[in-house]
Amino acid sequence: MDADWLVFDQHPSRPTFVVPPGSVDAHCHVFGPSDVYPFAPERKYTPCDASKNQLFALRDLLGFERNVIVQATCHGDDNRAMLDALTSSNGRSRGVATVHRDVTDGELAALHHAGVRGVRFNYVRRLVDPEPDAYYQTIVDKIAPLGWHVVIYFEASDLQERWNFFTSLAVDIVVDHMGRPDVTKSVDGPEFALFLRLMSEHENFWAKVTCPERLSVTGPPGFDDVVPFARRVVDMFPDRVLWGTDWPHPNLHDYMPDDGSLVNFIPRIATNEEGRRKLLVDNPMRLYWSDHE
Ligand code: 0GY
Repeated sequence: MDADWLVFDQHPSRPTFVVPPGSVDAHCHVFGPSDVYPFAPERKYTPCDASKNQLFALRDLLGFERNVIVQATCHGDDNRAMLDALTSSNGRSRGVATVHRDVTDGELAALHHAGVRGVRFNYVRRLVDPEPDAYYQTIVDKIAPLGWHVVIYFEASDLQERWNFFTSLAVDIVVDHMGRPDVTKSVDGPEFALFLRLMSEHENFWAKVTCPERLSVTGPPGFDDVVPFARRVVDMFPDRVLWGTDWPHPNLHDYMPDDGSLVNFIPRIATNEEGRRKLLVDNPMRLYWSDHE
């Protein structure tokens, strides 16, 4: 099956920035292999295969200890490729699943046993057709007793409309890619202020300071326009930020990043050692490996 976006960098560089021991790549995916784990018929894009072994090799090259593997829309709510990766990881990967509203407690218990610790609600219309709030509320009611969190992915321009529902949820909420700010606007402007207010007023909200390559308009090598946004979030909420590669970078059409240079971006947004340790180790361990000794 042909991918309709660029294939990930097959020869990423070893980063010059050395991540702290025990670091977690808290946002990455596995895709396929599609002859074993077919893509969802309703998907809006078709990726290339990106296997668990390629992910684990990248983890080791970049110097990370662990991954959080996030279910992507191209696999719908068929979590098998992600679960297969978790099972093969010797406990070094945890997962975020996509589940149907009718998921049973028994199915959730099996996902938990495999290493899943959250569910993802995707509101980005080029990726999915979002469900009504009641659909997601049913899922939240089912996952809350497990201590799981919700990962939400939305466009910055949709936050106002979704605010009441998001802030009504009584579980931890992790926002993908800082709520996708429009980085051509001011970091001090009203749109990003709304996101910062969400984080300030609701201590159950976390942010992934991820995807400079996706958000940047000025582009590589520096992704300079993303730096003020990510740095602001890290500075204001040092205990509720996560970082990840987003490997294998689905839906990038013009440019495919070198994962090593994405790691080199980290000290530009987390400018001191304590902040980097929280971002890369303490925070993801608290959220995903709270059972770890
Ligand atoms: C990401 C970003 C994207 C895709 C998905 O689930 C997905 O298909 O999240 C995107 O296209 O922005 O985090 O992988």
